[in-house]
Amino acid sequence: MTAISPLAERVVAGELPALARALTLVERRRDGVNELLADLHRRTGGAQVLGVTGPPGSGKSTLVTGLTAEYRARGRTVGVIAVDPSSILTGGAILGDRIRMTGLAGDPGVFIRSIATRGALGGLSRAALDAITVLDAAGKDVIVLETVGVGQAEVDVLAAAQTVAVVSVPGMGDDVQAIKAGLLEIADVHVVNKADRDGAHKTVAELREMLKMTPRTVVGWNVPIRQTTAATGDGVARLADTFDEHRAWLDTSGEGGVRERRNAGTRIRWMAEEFVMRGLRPGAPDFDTAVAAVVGRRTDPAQAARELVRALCP
Ligand SMILES: Nc1nc2c(ncn2[C@@H]2O[C@H](COP(=O)(O)OP(=O)(O)O)[C@@H](O)[C@H]2O)c(=O)[nH]1
Ligand SMILES: [Mg+2]
Repeated sequence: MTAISPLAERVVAGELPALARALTLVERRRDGVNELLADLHRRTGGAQVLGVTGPPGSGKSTLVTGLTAEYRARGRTVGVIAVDPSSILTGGAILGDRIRMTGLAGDPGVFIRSIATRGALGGLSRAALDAITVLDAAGKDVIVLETVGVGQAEVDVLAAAQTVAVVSVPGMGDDVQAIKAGLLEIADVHVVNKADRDGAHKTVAELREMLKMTPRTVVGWNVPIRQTTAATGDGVARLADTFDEHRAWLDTSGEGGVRERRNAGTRIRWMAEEFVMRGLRPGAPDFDTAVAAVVGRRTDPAQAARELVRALCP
């Protein structure tokens, strides 16, 4: 194997301090992050990546905590990434706090990271994608990504998951319509959480109606609707089974490969955007010269852009 940096080596060996440091590099986009990710990328592909999305308060963090316990009971290691832009604003309970309240605290087979930094250029989403790379290379068997699923960048991140679960709760009314608008197409599994509440069956029926009316882009997988009571753990084991069934289907149908290519495309596009945006701003080498040349009519904007972009990646 090609030589990799000492930090990457320690991440691959699963050393926790190295993992934490790598995730901080990724989150803050510090120097050397692209080299680190290049080293780690070649060691990825082993993890089962799950996306859990849905409105705030629907019980995602509770559910992810329950799933984590379930996977640990099955002898699998788990990495959790919570994309939590709201936690800085509300100071509300975040996933880490929730997990610390359970027996999972101190389990070396569980690694949790909340990402709340709002950098430039879809910073949160970029950091989340890269965090998946880090945890995958570190050998986590299952990686769970919790997001609120708003905005295109977040939906693109969910494309990095092999299985996407969309969480709703009874009595959402208009919110079910919102899910329909944004997230129905990307759901591989629907979860109606808080099934202990009145109206769970009605929500299941509404979702079923919506699914009937939505033309599926993927054939061969009937999107199941599972009920859970994350607060007690009811239905969580069944949900974990469903994720495994979906994973097996991805492998046999070839859809897994389709998704992997889509995810690779997203990653390339985001990197290219980053290179271009960094290189084409005032103060960047040659940019100001090009601006002067366009203003002075010595060249035109298209030609200047062509030359600058060509020079961006030596
Ligand atoms: N009744 C009931 N409450 C739940 C259930 N799951 C989560 N909750 C509660 O719903 C609230 C929001 O949960 P949280 O996991 O933080 O939701 P998130 O914002 O989607 O991550 C908390 O007060 C949870 O205790 C459930 O199955 N039943
Ligand atoms: Mg949460």
